[in-house]
Amino acid sequence: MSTSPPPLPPDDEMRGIFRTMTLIRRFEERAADEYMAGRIGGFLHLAIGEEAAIVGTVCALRPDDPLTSTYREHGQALARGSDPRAIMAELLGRSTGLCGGRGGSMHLMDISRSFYGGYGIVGGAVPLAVGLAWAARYRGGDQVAVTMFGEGAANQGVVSECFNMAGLWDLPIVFLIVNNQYGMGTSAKDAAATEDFFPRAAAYGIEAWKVDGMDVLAVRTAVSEAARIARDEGRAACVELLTYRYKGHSMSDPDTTRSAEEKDRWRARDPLITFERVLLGEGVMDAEAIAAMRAEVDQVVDDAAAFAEQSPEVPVSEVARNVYAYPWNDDPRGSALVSP
Ligand SMILES: Cc1ncc(C[n+]2csc(CCOP(=O)(O)OP(=O)(O)O)c2C)c(N)n1
Repeated sequence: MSTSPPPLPPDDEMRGIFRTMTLIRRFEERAADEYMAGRIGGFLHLAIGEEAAIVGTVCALRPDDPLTSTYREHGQALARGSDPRAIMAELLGRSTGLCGGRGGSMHLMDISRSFYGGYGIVGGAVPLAVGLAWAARYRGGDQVAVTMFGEGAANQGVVSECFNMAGLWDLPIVFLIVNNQYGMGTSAKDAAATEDFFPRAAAYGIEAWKVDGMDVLAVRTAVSEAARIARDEGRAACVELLTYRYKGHSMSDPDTTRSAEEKDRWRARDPLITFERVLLGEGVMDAEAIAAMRAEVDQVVDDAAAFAEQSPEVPVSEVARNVYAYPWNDDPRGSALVSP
């Protein structure tokens, strides 16, 4: 069998991949600033370090493939093309937000881009994706449902149930285990009986393997193959993406338990830096073009933050709209809950 690497994507796609990874990095750095300034309430989970896993996945999918993620999902929304202004406004709880400011950082969702969201419940979006895969087949479509979840979530019983259903019914679904090696502050080594997680899917007859989740092209190749298996052969696939998050679990985690040496070791493999080297080496972009791209991305992020800060907050009277099945204003029980 040939071991030569697959051909590189077209130059335009390579530039797009780099821009999206840069946008996610800069957007999340700004989100951290907004949080520290007290403009973001609740939790804020950053995926800084995991950009290759996110972008390598999204660029391997069709835009109409339904995608689910976790509470660490700003990158998926950005990569799917949701408006950075609307995402930042959602983080700040503003009425111009992607979900009207009611979901916040953990619950971004953009159905127009087949992004079925962020979820606060660990493992909670995995059965949703099984349903989306089943629905695609039921409707006669050829979409592939894709779900990204952590290695911590892989310890949840519901994930095993999902592997079983997907294996049993040969559903068009790709399970992506984003193994960033920690669940909150707990090392996967202290929480899981096995080092690798993908064999759990294999135990249910699902083709499964592991790749370097810091290498955006390796992720793209693996997810393309997994999506091909799901779309063309009509069966489930699973890929474990080995990666690392540079920040603590959320902004409220001081991240004191992981060693500086370990963090440095992973930062040395930063997906943006390694991919920049590829682009320069292959002559896809030169230093000047990269600087111009960074300046353009900075502007997009500045604009998103300014837009969000200037947007109105969601009025208290509106906070629970869409929570109940009845139209909020017409439901006397609902109104009673917020009336002073
Ligand atoms: C069902 C459930 N149990 C516990 C929690 C609290 N919790 C939030 S995130 C988390 C760790 C999950 O780790 P992992 O799945 O590896 O994802 P990561 O945060 O590393 O991206 C836990 C235990 C929760 N939100 N939901």
